[in-house]
Amino acid sequence: MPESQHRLFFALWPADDLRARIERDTRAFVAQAGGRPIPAANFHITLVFIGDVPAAQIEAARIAAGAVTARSFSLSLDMLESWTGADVLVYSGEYPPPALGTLIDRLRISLLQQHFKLQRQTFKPHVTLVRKLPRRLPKQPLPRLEWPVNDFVLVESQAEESGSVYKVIGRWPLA
Ligand code: 2AM
Repeated sequence: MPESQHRLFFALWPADDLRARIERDTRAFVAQAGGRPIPAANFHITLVFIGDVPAAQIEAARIAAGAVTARSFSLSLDMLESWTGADVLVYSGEYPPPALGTLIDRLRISLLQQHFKLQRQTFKPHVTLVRKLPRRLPKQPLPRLEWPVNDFVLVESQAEESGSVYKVIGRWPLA
């Protein structure tokens, strides 16, 4: 029988107050955009997408995360952008702090040491607000959101009829 697969990714996971602010500050644009709005409970910033792996790899992902040391930092989100190709509307950060790049590099290296195969990624921090975006909205500044980042999480994505359900299955503090 084929082994069951688990869809994993590492992410920044907003606290409830930030989640509510993101929803409030973007609501009008999301309503205007059409497409498939992401529920506030699913808002996150992907750090590294792992993809579908067998259950045994979940522990390896945890070991990789546990080996990462990186500093806490503050991240600003400040821009509303439509990305064609992916057809998404995102809340992005124009000037990500170097500490975010360092965290991602260290996490990727640690995952490679645990023999994960990672896809190349060009990274700009963003919270996806809408998928299947039918038309672009003009790029425009949004109220600046200051996100104090003190930890990162491992998430399992489960496909339900109602859409993706994300479950946080590990959390690691930053120094
Ligand atoms: P996003 O970060 O741009 O929203 C779970 O699927 C998360 O991993 C989503 O947030 C998704 O996009 C991100 N992701 C990155 N690469 C992906 C890929 N190849 N397939 C699916 N999701 C991917």
